[in-house]
Amino acid sequence: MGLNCGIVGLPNVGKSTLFNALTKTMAAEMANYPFCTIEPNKGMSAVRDSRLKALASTAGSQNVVFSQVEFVDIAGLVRGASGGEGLGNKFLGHIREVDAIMHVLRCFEDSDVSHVHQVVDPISDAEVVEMELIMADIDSVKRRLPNLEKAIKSGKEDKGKLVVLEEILKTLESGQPARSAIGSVDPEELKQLQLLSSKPVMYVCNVEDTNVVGGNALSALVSKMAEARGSKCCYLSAKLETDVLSIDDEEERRTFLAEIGMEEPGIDVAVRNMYALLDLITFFTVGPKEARAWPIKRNTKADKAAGVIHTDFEKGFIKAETTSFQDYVQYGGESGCREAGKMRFEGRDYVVQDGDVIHFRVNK
Ligand SMILES: Nc1nc2c(ncn2[C@@H]2O[C@H](COP(=O)(O)OP(=O)(O)OP(=O)(O)O)[C@@H](O)[C@H]2O)c(=O)[nH]1
Ligand SMILES: [Mg+2]
Repeated sequence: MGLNCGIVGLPNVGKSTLFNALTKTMAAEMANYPFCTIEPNKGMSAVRDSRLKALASTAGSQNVVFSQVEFVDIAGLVRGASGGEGLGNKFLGHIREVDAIMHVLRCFEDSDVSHVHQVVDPISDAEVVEMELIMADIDSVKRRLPNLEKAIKSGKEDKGKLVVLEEILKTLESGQPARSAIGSVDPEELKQLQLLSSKPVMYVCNVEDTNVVGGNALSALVSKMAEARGSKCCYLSAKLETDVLSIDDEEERRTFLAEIGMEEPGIDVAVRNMYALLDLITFFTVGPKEARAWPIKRNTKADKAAGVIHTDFEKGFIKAETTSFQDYVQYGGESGCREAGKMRFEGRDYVVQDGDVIHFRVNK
């Protein structure tokens, strides 16, 4: 699954720190000055799913393999980026390539870390970044219009396309992101335009390490704003997440988190939220060697899901022996489910559900 998330925000808000925690690499250079990151860094992050452990212990699997999503650490965006300010167009180009946006907002006070606008104000920061995306989109829609009009005149294109583009332009010019035009425009057509402000977004509030339980006043404001815009929001401390990761011993790490009052690292929650934002669901394969989670787009049919494991599996698909996660655990695995009549034999048109445990029968 080539789906990826771009980490976007103003300079110096903690994007690279978060990226490093997410990908557990210290590859991206961190520094307390704006524009430290110029080339985007890419890395994978595990989507931690507690169901996998339960499946592995039911089947006695030796290993667990989580789904992964790719994160791209993009350099800070500044006011005027759409006009080329601060390496603007280059950054916007990187955002164009991602499927969803993780918008990091600084919600921590720290006089040692400079803020490009001198004040910590996540709502206005969010607006600055979003306005740049909207302006870049206005530009790209306007550039398309003359060609489209020509193509319609010569009968090469349908007039409906122009109506869609004009509707989107109206939305953008009123200061709204293209994604808010979804009610009046076909989502597929919108997607094809690859507009920056049409990508799904989740806000991540980077709060003080003392505010990781419950957030703070600033993250509360962001949460309200996100709700009003129909977007998701979560909070964490990028710095604290880095500290958590520096503890190698799993038990020690859990104790550390428990002392703070956290059940799991904030990045694990954030990654799961991004996974859902990408409209991905999970099916499992379970065997003695490994219990594994596989990401698929919602509404994927069984043969295509098999193809995610191996392209030959799609071609040679015979049937999908399917049980639900709950049944698998409750009836003690595959044979238990079979005896209890909890195993279904699904054909290639079956729409795979989140949590399905599947054993594909294929022609090899
Ligand atoms: N106090 C505090 N400082 C943080 C936190 N997260 C990041 N920082 C500091 O903020 C500075 C900038 O962090 P980076 O992760 O490099 O920021 P960035 O958003 O990637 O910046 P650019 O790449 O320049 O756009 C560094 O000095 C970090 O140590 C945090 O949660 N709390
Ligand atoms: Mg950075």
